[in-house]
Amino acid sequence: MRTDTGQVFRLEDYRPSDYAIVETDLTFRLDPERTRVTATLTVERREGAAKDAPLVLDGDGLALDELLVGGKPAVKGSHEATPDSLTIRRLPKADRFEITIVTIIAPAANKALMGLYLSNGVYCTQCEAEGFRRITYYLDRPDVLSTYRVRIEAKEKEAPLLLSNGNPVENGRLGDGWHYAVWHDPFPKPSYLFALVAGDLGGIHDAFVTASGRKVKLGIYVEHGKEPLAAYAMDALKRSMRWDEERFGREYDLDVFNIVAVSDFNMGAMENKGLNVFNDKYVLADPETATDMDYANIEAIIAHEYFHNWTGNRITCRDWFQLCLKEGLTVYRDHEFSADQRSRAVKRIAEVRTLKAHQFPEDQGPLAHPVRPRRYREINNFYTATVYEKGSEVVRMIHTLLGAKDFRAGMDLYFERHDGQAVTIEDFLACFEEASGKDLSQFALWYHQAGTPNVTVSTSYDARAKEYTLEIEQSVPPTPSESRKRLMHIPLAFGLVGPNGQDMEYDSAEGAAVENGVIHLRKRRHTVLFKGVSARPVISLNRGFSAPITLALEMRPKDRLFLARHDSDLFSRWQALNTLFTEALIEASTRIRGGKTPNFEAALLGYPAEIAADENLEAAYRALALTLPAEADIAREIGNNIDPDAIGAAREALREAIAGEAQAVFAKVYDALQDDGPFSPDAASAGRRALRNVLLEYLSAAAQDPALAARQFEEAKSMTERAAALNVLAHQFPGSGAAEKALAAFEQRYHDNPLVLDKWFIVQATIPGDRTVDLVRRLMAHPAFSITNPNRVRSLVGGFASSNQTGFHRADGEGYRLLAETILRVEAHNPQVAARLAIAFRSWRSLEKNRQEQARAALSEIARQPELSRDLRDIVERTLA
Ligand code: B3K
Ligand code: ZN
Repeated sequence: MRTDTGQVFRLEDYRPSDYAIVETDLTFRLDPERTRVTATLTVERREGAAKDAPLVLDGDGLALDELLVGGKPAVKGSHEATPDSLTIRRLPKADRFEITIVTIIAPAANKALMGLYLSNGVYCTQCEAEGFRRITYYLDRPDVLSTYRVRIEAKEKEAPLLLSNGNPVENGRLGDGWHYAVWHDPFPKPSYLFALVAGDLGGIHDAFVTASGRKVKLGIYVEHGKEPLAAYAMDALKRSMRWDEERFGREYDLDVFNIVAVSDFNMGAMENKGLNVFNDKYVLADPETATDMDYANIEAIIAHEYFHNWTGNRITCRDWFQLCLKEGLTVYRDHEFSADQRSRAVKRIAEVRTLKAHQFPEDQGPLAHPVRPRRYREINNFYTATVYEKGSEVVRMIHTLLGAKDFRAGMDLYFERHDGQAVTIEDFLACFEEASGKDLSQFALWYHQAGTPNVTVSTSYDARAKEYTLEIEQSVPPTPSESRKRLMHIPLAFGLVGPNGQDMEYDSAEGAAVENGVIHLRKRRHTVLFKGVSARPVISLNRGFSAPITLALEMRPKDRLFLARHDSDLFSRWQALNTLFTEALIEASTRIRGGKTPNFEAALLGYPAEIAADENLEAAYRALALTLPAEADIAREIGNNIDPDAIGAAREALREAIAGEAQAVFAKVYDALQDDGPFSPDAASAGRRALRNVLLEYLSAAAQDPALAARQFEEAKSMTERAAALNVLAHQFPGSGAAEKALAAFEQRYHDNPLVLDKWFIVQATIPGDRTVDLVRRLMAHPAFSITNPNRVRSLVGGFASSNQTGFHRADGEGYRLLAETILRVEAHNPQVAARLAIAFRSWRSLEKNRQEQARAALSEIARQPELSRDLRDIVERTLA
């Protein structure tokens, strides 16, 4: 394990390396305990580098076995090798020379899942961000681009399949049961995109003909017997390839594109050139084992990794500070893909819910950082919601600012100008400035400044003058190490909704640039005056969530309900209703804390039945509209002195109140949604199942009876129906015979399918209330649980900490202690996953006092450990600071 040295990396310290590695030739002789890696690097001294500059290569836990410099064995004193670096001082005079490095590594012992490791007997690699240096000494940084030739040797029986990046060149037998394959990747790439897979896997094969007529062989490799479960992923891949051609003019560039699914993986997937490696959770699907959400995730992640081929691989990052250059942009691209494949409005609502659930708390807590950070201690801790999700929102805003045509021109310019390079956010923005002639200098603050801007708005209407006025003020709250903030350029899409529900015309607008339905805020305060407004409008602001801000807009509940019914922007309809629910829930939780019973407005309670039955709305939209804000959403809106128990009680009370009011209508719609046809994962069918499942929650709450959920569980024809029913049984009727029976049946049915058992773990981990912490402890001893498998840990313990507000925040601190203990257990072999789990503590200061103390104690216990990885130390110290 790399222990923390306290070193901080800074953006301003960037300088190019003295040497380039133009060609990389690797030979792997695979063995679980002793894999021999021979790396022959063609090195070039860069222009301007001193003749006597040493070559300093990165390593991580390596031991040097052999070294040749310029073809000759290196002599003593000419170099120095430590586990984390190889420094060669005596180098050939020529500007171009070869060095050969031999290292011996042990994939079977690698439980950190970075570098070369074994997952279920399959050799695989994960190199981003800095895993390549666990394989061989190298200039392991994204601005060193090299072509790779890779030879893999293995025992044919153990590893009949040998894959690496690029195109296959050659393969054959070696004798003694060994065989080999050679791969060549002609596209220069940084080491983080290197990949190797070797093992005994099954595969499905297909082909794709690109727009210009090139034929590409496609392969997806999975455990034997699971081949049929990869069909949906293959379909998603082909749709992604076509979409990128049509929407962005981007074609695929190699002869083959392979995907491998493995069961031990630190994240979702990895975009290695021509050889994507996936967490099997995001490849395998059939109706029996995958929910509609799983299908949607597979589609999105297959697309995301594929889209990286241009945004990330062909054009990569100069340094890791520029991570959003590839991640934010690629998330934007996968969001657009899913919007085109499914329903744009529904997709947008889902995106905003995710952004608010994950990025807003990050931006508002101790781990806040700009989309492009300026410093880090451990880069793996910066694969965050801010870099990914807010990074995507920033690209979306560029699209809003420029319009579709200029946005595309800017992207085209970026691809043309920077293909084959490692670049920066400045390079990216310059392309849009040039293509559009617009000045993006103030806008660029979205990349540089952390924190969610607050926008406060008040409105007035003068009926005699027919004038409507908006008083708008922006502020950006201070965040760690950034106390003073500059004013942002915030694009607010809007509409003035008239009494008939349609957008109203107006003669003119003054006080801010107002163009194409967007108000551009650039100053602290704007008074925007609309003239010629014939009746008092209701303002619909930040339509489509055009800017990732928090909006404080005083509005009568009646007007909000009007927007929820009539706004022409579906996202804003959802937002209006969601705000009404949130306000009602905050008030209810305050009353509960004060010992009073909550009461809710009749108008609000009446509306859900109307939506449920509104056939003009897509079922998926209705499902989202009827979903109450999660407990964590309510807590985030309250902001401080949080009592999770009161919030949980408030949410339950509102659900019951709505259910009581709408029971008859909900029951009718629920019955009508019963699907008797064959299963299809398409968006419309998934939407109907989603609506039916939301209604099941309400109906079960109204009846106070598990019978309906038990019936759905019994009769379910897909995992979507079965898992939702199980959830209602376990969460609304914990400990009941019906719940116990369903949990046992589920376990029995899927006992040999770990991915499905993850659903069983998470359902139990998220049972509200005090007792769940003990249940989680018991489940950690279940034979299917494994502390070294990230999916198991994330489902059971991660699910508990991040999605069980009343369980995790148990008042006596037991939930915090369980998390801290687990983090330390995981830390011993996998620092990256441990650090990720620790993020669940990030909002501890917003809790009420007693819980704050308990959380602080648990965090301090971790911090007190003498030896911590820099991954975990970094998160814990920033969280406590
Ligand atoms: N680029 C990878 C993430 C790597 C994470 C390293 N800690 C997957 C993705 O975003 O597509
Ligand atoms: Zn990505």
